[in-house]
Amino acid sequence: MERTFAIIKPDAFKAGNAGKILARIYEEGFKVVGLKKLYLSKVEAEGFYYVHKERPFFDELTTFMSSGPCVVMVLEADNAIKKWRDLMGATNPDDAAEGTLRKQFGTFVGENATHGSDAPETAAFEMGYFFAGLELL
Ligand code: ABT
Ligand code: MG
Repeated sequence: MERTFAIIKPDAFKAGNAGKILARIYEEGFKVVGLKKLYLSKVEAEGFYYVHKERPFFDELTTFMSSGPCVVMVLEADNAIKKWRDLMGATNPDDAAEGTLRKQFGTFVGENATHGSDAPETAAFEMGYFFAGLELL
């Protein structure tokens, strides 16, 4: 079993799609190990996306991520990192395949409904950024 870190981003939460996304997560066979609603500050969003701090879209990205509540989760499954990224679909909702979450719920590349860790090292950092060990029992 593997764990990954996921977010229902502010665009999807604001649109009332958190329940539908969570239902899909269960349907696809993930175990929800951790879950909480948060309203990130700009500084907290910047810390989360620090790998992108030199990118031209960093300010826009972190302003969006702190624009409203989101839901942060730890998901467990066989091959969870790839399984969750496959379910989300491509970063740009316009390129995402039919049946993926970003196709269904994403707005545009900068507001794409969900986040998922891209590797074991980033999953470990991201889970630790939002959850203490005793929240993941
Ligand atoms: P995340 O799950 O949010 O990390 O997206 P993903 O890993 O699929 O894509 P990356 B490259 O990590 O994008 C991070 C966020 O930055 C947004 N973005 C990305 C832009 O706004 N413009 C761009 O040109 C690129 C490459 C998309 C991601 N988040 N949102 N929201
Ligand atoms: Mg990413």
